[in-house]
Amino acid sequence: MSKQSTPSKSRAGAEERSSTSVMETATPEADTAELQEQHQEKKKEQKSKIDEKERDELLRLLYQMILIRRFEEKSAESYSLGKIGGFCHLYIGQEAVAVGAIAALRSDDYVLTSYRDHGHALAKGMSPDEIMAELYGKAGGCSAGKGGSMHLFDVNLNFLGGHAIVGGQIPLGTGIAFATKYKGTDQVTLCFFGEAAVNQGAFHESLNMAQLWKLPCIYICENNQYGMGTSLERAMSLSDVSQKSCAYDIAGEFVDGMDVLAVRDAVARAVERGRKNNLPTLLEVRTYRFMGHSMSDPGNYRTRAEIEKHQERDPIKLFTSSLMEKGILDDKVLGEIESRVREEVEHAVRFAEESPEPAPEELYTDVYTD
Ligand SMILES: Cc1ncc(C[n+]2csc(CCOP(=O)(O)OP(=O)(O)O)c2C)c(N)n1
Ligand SMILES: [Mg+2]
Repeated sequence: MSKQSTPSKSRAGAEERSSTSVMETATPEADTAELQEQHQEKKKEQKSKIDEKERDELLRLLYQMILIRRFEEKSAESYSLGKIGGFCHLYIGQEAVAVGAIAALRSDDYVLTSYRDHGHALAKGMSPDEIMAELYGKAGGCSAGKGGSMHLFDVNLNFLGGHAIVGGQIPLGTGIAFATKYKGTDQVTLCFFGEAAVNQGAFHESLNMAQLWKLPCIYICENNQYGMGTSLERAMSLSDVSQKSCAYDIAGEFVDGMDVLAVRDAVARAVERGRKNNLPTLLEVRTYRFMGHSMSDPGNYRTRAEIEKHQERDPIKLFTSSLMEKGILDDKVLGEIESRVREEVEHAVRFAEESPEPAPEELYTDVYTD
C-alpha cells in the first residue's frame, strides 16, 4: 500500500473545540523491530487510559471483542460448510470500533450500520442465537431468516440495521436523529459506515442537513482502507476523511480504531455534544479488516505482508496485553472469558441448526408493516 496519511487533527465545529487523537501507521516495509516498537508505544498510550476502578467494565469490553471474533470465526466455518449462504462480510480486525463506540452509549440510543454488521449487533446486545440463526436463514433468526447476514435488526434494542446499500443508512440515521430531536428526547444516533460511502452524495447531503438543523447524529466512518478491492488512495482525492467535517462546519476527529478506549473516549465526547447541544459529529476511525471483503473475496489486491503488518496491531491483542500489564487481567481470567465465549458461540450454532426453516407462506409476510 502506498503512503498513509497520519491525520492528527481534532476539528471542532463552530460551537466548540475538542481534543486530539493521533495514530501512526507503519509502512509495508516496516521491520519486526519497528512494529514491536509501535506496539509498545500504542500499549503505553492505551494503558494511560486504563482506570483500575473500571475493572468490570474493561473486562466486559474485552469479553465483547472476543465474543465477536469467535462468533465470526465460527460463522466463517459454517459458511465454508455450506450452512450459511448468500453474502457474509466479516468484521474481524475492526472489533474495537463497534465495542468502544457502543460502550459510550445509553441503551436507548440508536445504532445503524452497513452490511458488515455482526459486531455492532452483538455489541448493542443482540443475542448470538438470533444472529446465528439469521445467518443460517432460519425462522429463529432476528429477521425470521429472511434478511440474512446483512440485515440484522432489533427494534427493541434500537438497533436499526444492517443495510446493504452502501451509504443507505446515512440519511436514515440523520432522519432518526431528526425524529428524536423533534420528539424532545435526548437520545443520540450512531451511524456507522465504511470510507467508500463517503464519496456518495447521501453522505454530504446528510452532514449538511445535520449541522444546519443541529441534529444529534454521530457519523462514524470506519476507515478500513478498502472498499471491496479498491484502496482508499485510488478512490478518494482527500483521503483524510475527518477533514471532510470542515465542509459542513461539523466537529470532526480522527481516532485510532485499534484502541478500544480511544474509540470509547472519542464517541463519549461526541455523545455529550449530541445529547447536550443537539450537535452532530464526524469521526474517522482508522482500522483494518483482516479478512476479505466478503467470504468470496479472492484477495488479490493486497499482500499477505500488508495484512500481517496490521495484525501486529490487532485490537484484541493490544487490549489483552494492556490489561495484563495493568494487573486487571491474568491467564486465569482470560481463560474464563474464552470458555464463556466458546459456550455462547456453541450454543448459538446449536440454536441455529435446530431452528426450523421459514415456512413457505412466510414469503409474503413482513414485506411492509401492516
Ligand atoms: C450503492 C451501492 N453501490 C455499490 C455497492 C456494492 N458494494 C458493496 S460493498 C462495497 C464497498 C464498500 O466499502 P466501504 O464503504 O469502505 O465498507 P467496507 O466494506 O470496507 O466495510 C460496494 C462498492 C452497493 N452495495 N451499494
Ligand atoms: Mg472500507
